[in-house]
Amino acid sequence: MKKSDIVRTLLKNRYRHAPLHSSATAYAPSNIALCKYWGKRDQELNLPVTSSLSISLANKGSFTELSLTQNPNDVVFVNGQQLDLNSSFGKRLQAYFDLFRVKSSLFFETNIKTNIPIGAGLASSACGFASMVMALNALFGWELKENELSILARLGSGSASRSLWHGFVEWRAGEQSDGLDSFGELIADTWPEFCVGLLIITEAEKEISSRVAMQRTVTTSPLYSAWPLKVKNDLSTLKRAIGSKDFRLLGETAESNALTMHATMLSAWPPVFYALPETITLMKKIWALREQGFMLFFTQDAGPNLKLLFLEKDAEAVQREFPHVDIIKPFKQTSKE
Ligand code: 2P0
Repeated sequence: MKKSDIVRTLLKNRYRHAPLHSSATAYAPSNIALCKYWGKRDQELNLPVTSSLSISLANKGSFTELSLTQNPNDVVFVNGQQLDLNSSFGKRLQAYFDLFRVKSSLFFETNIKTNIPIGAGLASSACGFASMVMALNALFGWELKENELSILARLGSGSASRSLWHGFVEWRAGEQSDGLDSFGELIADTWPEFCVGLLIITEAEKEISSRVAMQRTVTTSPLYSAWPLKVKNDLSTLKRAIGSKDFRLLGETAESNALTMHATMLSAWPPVFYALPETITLMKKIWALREQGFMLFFTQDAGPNLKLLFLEKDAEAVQREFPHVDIIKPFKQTSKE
């Protein structure tokens, strides 16, 4: 099935309606998975093999300003710099806009401002596509429901389906081949003391995109067959931990989930190993602190940077141990931009 079929189905009689406004803006937070999305059952529609669960990063995310342009082509600025539309991201973005071009002469000028490093495993594509979908919804006046916006965001990038909300979000894998049952849903529980610490080792773009790494893992890793069961167990444990505010259970489950995901990558061929020596040093430091009774856990995505998980009462100690940490309080700082 093609992306354009899904867009047509979702927009129904609004498909090919002209935009209602000449410009629109939207903000979406980035998100970090506590139970990871790793592997697709459909590469065209970004349909995942398993469900996943994330925490949104409050005021760390993307702000997208979309306007109609008289230019005979799209123009995209990312943090003030014009994007080369022949770059791989430029092509991906244009193909995405093609889905919504009601006539071939309709072009968009897009200004994306993001306050997280791009392509460094901090889910920049997640907040980028989510904010773009929200801006498109406002520009065209579609008035889509959140689950429908989540599906459209997924067509841009899988993890973007989880970036429509603040707080904990579950992206249900769904079973249908059209993916109309595969979207994010907000988990109602809040946890004001919950903190995420970004430990940025490098802001450099990763050498292997998560898209390529994921597919290589699915097709070559002998460990991948164990992944769906691991996710099933971790998801139900995480939801229980969130419901009962059992931080140790949440931390242990999230860290184990991330390490298992990386184990599947390491056993792919050619192997995918996102860690740098500093990543390992930091992991060992976290494990040593935990031995001393510190309630501190980490998760790692498709890059060398780590994200710490801890409670607010330990924030000062975390800052002392990791002077460069950037602390986010997902339920306390949800201001935009
Ligand atoms: C996640 N990651 O759950 C996992 C964990 C990276 C590691 O989702 O191909 O940019 O656009 O669907 O969403 C990163 O992959 O991939 C990702 P596409 P995406 O956050």
